[in-house]
This record gives sequence, structure tokens and C-alpha cells, in this order.
Amino acid sequence: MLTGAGISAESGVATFRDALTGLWAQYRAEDLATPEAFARNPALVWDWYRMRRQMVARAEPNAGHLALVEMEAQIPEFVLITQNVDGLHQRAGSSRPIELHGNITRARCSREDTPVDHWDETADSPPRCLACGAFLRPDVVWFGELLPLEALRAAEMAARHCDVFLSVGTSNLVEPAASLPWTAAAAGAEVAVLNVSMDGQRRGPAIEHLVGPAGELLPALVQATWPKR
Ligand code: BV8
Repeated sequence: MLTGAGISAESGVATFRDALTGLWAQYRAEDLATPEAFARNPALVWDWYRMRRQMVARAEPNAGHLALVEMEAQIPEFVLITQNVDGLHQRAGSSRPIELHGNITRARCSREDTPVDHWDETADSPPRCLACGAFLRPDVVWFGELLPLEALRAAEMAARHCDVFLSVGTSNLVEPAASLPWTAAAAGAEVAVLNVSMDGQRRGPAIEHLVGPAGELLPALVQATWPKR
């Protein structure tokens, strides 16, 4: 199971390309989510993530997230891979999502890479590492940065050895996550793309398309597969 920003859209969390309103409207996401942008204007980038963190804090997991918790309970080998950085899968009760792109609710020292759980949001923007004084940065993978190797390996392993691979709520544009459904299809898995729109989705012989909101399709899938009495 691979999820993208679309599964959080019904929780009111702007999808990746929508999260550019107000001050940031004149930027492209790819221009803010890069090490170069942070080096150039750390305050602007930190404040964009602070706005997104506040948006996520106000959001609640939706029926799509909860359906994946039920799937995990029903399928021992269930693997959830997410491109999302909002932490809503964990808040819904998914026990061990593979976070390919990190998590905006966490930060780390931009110099030592040490994780930082708490920081003073009222201090400088970005806050500074208490150990070395360098800026903190969001604990996410920016464009041009490598994905966490262990997470990527686990995701590729799951894609290669699954019977069914669902890609839910993602534009499937960002590599290497975008290749996972194809890895699964090449290994013989049944692959389905669930999305409100199939615009731009790569098509292939082994790829089914289910059009609709994740918050409706996933609960319907769970109900059809494991009907509640
Ligand atoms: C890498 C964290 C090796 C940050 C993200 C040139 C130079 C450098 C790199 C590249 C290059 N060309 C290509 C690359 C590789 C690059 C890449 O893929 N670029 C793209 C733009 C072409 N990838 C990387 O850089 C990766 N690292 O490759 O390292 C390397 C190193 C150096 C040089 C070369 C290679 C790192 C990628 C990780 C980037 N970080 N997030 C942050 O969030 O701020 S990616 C970010 O966008 C999200 O995390 C997400 O993963 C991704 C895609 O977003 P989606 O989740 O798909 O959301 P989106 O808004 O796009 O779409 C929403 C979908 O939901 C839509 O389809 C919509 O229809 C649907 N939807 C909406 N509502 C619903 C719904 N579906 C169902 N129900 C609904 N209700």
C-alpha cells in the first residue's frame, strides 16, 4: 500500500501542490522543499513548514486512514508505505508506516543531523540547535536529497514481494516512490491506482484504476472484503 497527499485531502490537509497559498503562492513546492531554498532563506522555508505543521495539528485522520488501520488488522503481511509527512497514519492507529519522505512534526539539527523532539517556536525562525547553535530543519526529505536507505529498501522489498499493491492519492510523479507500483507489477502483483482523477497517471497492462475519493473507496473495499455483521 502506497499513499500520497490525496489520502489526507479529506482531512483538510492541502495536497503537496496545494500547500502554496498566501505568502508562498508565488513559489513552486519544488522551490521551497530543497536544501538550496533552506540555505538561501531558512526563515521562509521554516515558516512554510510551521504553517503546514499547524494545518496538520488541526486535522484529524479520515475514513481512508482508518480503513488502512482495519486492513493492517486483517492482513498480517500488510505494509503501509507513505510519501506523506503529516503523521496522520500514525494518529489513525497504523502501527509502522514506512515514511519515505520523513515527517514534518519532527525536526533535526541542520549541521549534526541529530533528531530534535522539542523546540521553542516563539524563538528565532528557524530555532537553533541547543547543542551546536546551527539552525534546526524539518525532518523531511527535500528534492535532491536521498531517501532514508532503510525505508526505501523496506518499501522496495514490499513492492517486490506482494500479491496486491494499491497506490492511493498520489500524483505518482516523485521518484523513487513513483516507481514502486511498477516494481510490484513487474514482480507479478495485482496493482490498482485509487485517485479522484486519473489525469497524468501512467497506464499499463497490469494497472487497474479506481476513480473516487480515498475516504470512500478504502472503507468500501474493507467492507466488501471483511463485511461487518
Ligand atoms: C532523490 C517531503 C536521489 C518534503 C517530498 C532533478 C534534480 C534532482 C532530483 C531530481 C531531478 N529530477 C528528478 C529528480 C528526482 C526527484 C523527483 O522525483 N522530482 C520530481 C519533481 C520529478 N526526487 C528527489 O529528489 C528525491 N530524491 O531522487 O534522490 C537524487 C539526488 C540528487 C539528484 C538526483 C537524484 C526526493 C523526493 C522527495 C521530495 N520530498 N516531500 C515536503 O513535503 O515538503 S515529495 C512531495 O511530493 C510529497 O511528499 C509527495 O511525495 C510528493 C508527491 O506528492 P503527492 O503525495 O502525490 O501529492 P500531489 O499533491 O502531487 O498529488 C495528490 C494526488 O492526490 C493527486 O493525484 C490528486 O488527484 C489526488 N487526490 C486529491 N484528493 C484525493 C485524491 N486521491 C484520492 N482521494 C482524494 N480525496
